[in-house]
Amino acid sequence: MRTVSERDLGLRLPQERDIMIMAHENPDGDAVGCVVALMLMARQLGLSHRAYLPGDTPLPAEYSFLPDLQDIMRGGFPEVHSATSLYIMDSAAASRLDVHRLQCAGDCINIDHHQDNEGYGTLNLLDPTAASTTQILFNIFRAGDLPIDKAIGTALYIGLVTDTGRFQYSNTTPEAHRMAASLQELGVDVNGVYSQLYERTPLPKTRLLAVALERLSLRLGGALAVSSLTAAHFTAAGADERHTEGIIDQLRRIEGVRVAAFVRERVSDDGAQQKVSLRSTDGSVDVASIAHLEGGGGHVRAAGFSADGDVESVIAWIEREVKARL
Ligand SMILES: [Mn+2]
Repeated sequence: MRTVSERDLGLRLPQERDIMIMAHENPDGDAVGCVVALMLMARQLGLSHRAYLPGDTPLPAEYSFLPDLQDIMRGGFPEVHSATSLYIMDSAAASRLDVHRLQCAGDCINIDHHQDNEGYGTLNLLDPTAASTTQILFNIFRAGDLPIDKAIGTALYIGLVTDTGRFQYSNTTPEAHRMAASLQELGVDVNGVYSQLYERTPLPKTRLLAVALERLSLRLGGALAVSSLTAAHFTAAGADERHTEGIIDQLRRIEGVRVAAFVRERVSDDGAQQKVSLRSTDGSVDVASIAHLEGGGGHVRAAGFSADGDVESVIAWIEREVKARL
């Protein structure tokens, strides 16, 4: 695997002829933050660039205050020419991207902090100690002496604040706080970002949370908290996948819970599929090892996968796998 440093990329970026900026499907704050920050930087540097996020589901509404989201292409993987460098961020597995056409591209630069990143890039900058991928991007910009304005800083900060759970998760390092301090000094409005992200909850999201809590069950003597939502629940709440964010954290917080599992049904032309999020509260159960069995991925404490079958059989399978690891 060929690796590069922050400095390598910081010096390389201004020299690029054409770049394609992308992150994983169902983008979270870190993925959106990375894409917007690099897009704004590319614009500032006068680089030929495009930005892309896989899928058609609307971006989470809480990030809608970020500038120029309309410039991010959506849908199927766009045409990439051999002179184009791909910057793929916050994406552990190439399989989570529709990147079967990567071969026809120029360099594929894989920038990520997931510990299970496959190193699928032709160049890889992987730092599992980084709290967010925007932290790596921040270090790249600084190493290349590339000026970070308020808008770029705000996009970087969003990745940091969401991936650290507002500076509460175990990945909240002194470095993460130092980055936040630097960004605040660059003009990032910390309280303004907080209001945008956390004080504008859409009603369908609250309704969906209410149903998920109603359907909560504790198993394995209270060590496993499980909830599930069917397609009908989403319809009744007027909600979609975006509105599930944060539900797993409510399950994880319950006293005595060591593993939380949240299952939701997705119906397509191919039938029903269950999308599963897993969390380990203390890291004693490696939930990534469970997700890997079903072709998913993630970290020791946070992982996810998709499975065929009905909700109950998927939950029964999760229960068996968690029990074997307690
Ligand atoms: Mn991330």
